[in-house]
Amino acid sequence: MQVKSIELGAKELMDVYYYMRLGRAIEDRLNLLYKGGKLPGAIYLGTGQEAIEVGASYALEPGDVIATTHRDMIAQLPRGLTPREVFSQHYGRITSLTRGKGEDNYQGDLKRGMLASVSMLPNFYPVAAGCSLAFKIRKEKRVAMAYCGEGATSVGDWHETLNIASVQNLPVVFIVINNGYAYSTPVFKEMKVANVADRACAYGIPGIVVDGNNVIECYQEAKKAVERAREGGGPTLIEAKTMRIRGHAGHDPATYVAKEIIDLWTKRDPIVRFENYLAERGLLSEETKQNMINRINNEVEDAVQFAESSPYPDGKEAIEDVYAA
Ligand SMILES: Cc1ncc(C[n+]2csc(CCOP(=O)(O)OP(=O)(O)O)c2C)c(N)n1
Repeated sequence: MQVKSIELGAKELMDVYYYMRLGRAIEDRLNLLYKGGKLPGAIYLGTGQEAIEVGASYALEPGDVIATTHRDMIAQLPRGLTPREVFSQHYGRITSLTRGKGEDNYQGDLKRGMLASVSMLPNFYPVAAGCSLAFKIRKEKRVAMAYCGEGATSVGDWHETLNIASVQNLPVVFIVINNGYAYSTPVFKEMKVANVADRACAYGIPGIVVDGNNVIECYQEAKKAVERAREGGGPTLIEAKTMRIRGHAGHDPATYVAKEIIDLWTKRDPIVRFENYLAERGLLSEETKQNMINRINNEVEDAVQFAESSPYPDGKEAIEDVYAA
């Protein structure tokens, strides 16, 4: 299999830029629709986290698997999630991946290696480890990647998963997006360690801190971890330091965060930083940027129209594809 290089070429860099901007545009629109009372459910946005969302996910290859949370829709875009699927999901329409069941970003598609997330955190960590155990037993050179926030690392499942993944030397990469808050609880009230990555040494695996607003760094560290896992080197824990610059969910104005903190992180906007990086390398002119924005705006507009004009599921759908123990 031809895997991506650690140094991305011009086309790949522009792909990364596209996914970051597409993610931001989708979320901006979801926010407007939510505030306008158009969406039946909740929204959990990852605005400000685009660098780690896209950077880590882009490091995966077609046969790999990603397990994200309800905040990580943007990480599913490089796996092939489309704007039409996103808006159909939020509108609860038959055209969504869950065929109108669930809400928010609880969507997945095994054919594209996207596990559907569940609300309980971090319940997809053990599932990702289970996938990677299957890959190992079948001697397939595939990798699983699991995402969660720093708050979820206080739950027992998280620690048990890291331990078993380490002991079994599983091909799995653990991404922790440390965005400063678990709902309204700041990090210093969540844990006494300076870095979530410091916890990796308790399990005998590498723990790496990355600048979560620098997409190149996020990609490169994830890529090294993914390929190490693929070659039998076992799991890695990557902690991305970043900040969600919106509230925990659509209803939350995040008044518990000082304005200065939001301002500081807004200045570190990962998309603007990446635009500067691309411009310095002669890859992004004002015209290219405007073309990209226009293309994305059209895609988002098309997706909203598509979702709004799609039917709701028939009643019989309620008992299709569901499982009750
Ligand atoms: C086991 C469990 N307990 C509580 C919740 C309620 N809850 C949903 S999101 C959240 C905060 C999670 O914070 P973090 O893991 O840092 O992720 P973030 O929301 O910042 O992306 C909580 C407590 C949950 N979903 N699962």
